[in-house]
Amino acid sequence: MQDHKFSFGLWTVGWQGTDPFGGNTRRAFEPWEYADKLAELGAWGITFHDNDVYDFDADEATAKARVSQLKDAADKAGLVVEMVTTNTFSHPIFKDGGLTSNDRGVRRFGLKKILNAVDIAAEVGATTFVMWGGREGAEYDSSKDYFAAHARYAEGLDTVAGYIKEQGYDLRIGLEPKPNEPRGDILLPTIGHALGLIATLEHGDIVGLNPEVGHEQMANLNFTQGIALALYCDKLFHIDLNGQRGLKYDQDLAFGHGDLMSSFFTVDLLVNGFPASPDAPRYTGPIHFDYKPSRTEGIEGIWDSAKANMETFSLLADRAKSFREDPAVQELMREASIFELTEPTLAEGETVADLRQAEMPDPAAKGEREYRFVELQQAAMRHLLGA
Ligand code: 3MF
Ligand code: MG
Ligand code: MG
Ligand code: MG
Repeated sequence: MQDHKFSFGLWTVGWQGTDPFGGNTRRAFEPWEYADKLAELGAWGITFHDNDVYDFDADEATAKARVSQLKDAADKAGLVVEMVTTNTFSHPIFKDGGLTSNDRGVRRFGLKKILNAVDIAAEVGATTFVMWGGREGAEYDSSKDYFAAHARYAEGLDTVAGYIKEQGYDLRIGLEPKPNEPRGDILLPTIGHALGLIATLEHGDIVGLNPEVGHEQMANLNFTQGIALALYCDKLFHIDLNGQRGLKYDQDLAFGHGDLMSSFFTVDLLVNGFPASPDAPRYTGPIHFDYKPSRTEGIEGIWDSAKANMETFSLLADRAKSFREDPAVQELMREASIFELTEPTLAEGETVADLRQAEMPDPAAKGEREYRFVELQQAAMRHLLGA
């Protein structure tokens, strides 16, 4: 477990089990009460929303005191506070969003709250500032000018990123896409949407992504493919690992308790990179879990589930290593032309006219060639199952 920088949001182990149909099933803890146990189980870091540590209406002195009590507990336990984020979704003022509310006063309030959380992030030594657009969205297309909404989103992001630079903080922003829940539709619903908006920003160099397994899977998308695109764009700044079983509410199961095969290839990418493309960007950030101990669990279940995330990641990391090292797998990969994909399609200096002149393969023969992708996938299955 010590090989990986495992990290947990305080809101994960701290979730008391409230859902739309029932109240808490577990008691509340103070935020600093998690540090020792998480460290003992093998965690390296923690993360939090401003209001995981102090109440929405806490005065400044109380807020400061509570953050420093948490930071002390983390230091004592040997845990890094690696990421901080803002809650712009719980209080009713944010019911139409923080940065994209139709109401300008709400937007100004939201922006100020986010900037305050940026100061806290810098103070506790975090290097990532996550922005999940919890209630940036709509239920009704009649309710919002979507052009203006994206403009205000970009304005907010550039203001926060510009402030980070101005202050000289060692912080980068990770946008967290999610397609729906709590809003019917959330703006920047997927990794691709977020990348599109980032490309328009003035300070986009310090704005990247914090993709979550379950969020992409709620849109029926392939998470591994999504983070591969983020890496290709050099924008995978942080990650939220968890489990999701298909198109339903945001389950936040423990990592691996959703689509196991997909989890295997996610871990493979995180720990092995793109083996055929050794110069490609690698993910070097924390292995951060954003899950919820199921509502059926008691206090023991909080720790069982926290451990489950780290255990599954570690097991899959071992399996992914053995998969990549297996000579039979490498042979199957050669047979599948996997390494050939790294060769540019045109030769150096070759023009379109040259391509038109060049000798082409026989389409019928190429149509009949074997890739043996199924056998390769079955080889992955054998490693995954420890066969
Ligand atoms: C919601 C989430 C959020 C974000 C968090 C920032 C409450 O589905 O995933 O967790 O992860 O706000 O990291
Ligand atoms: Mg989530
Ligand atoms: Mg989730
Ligand atoms: Mg998340």
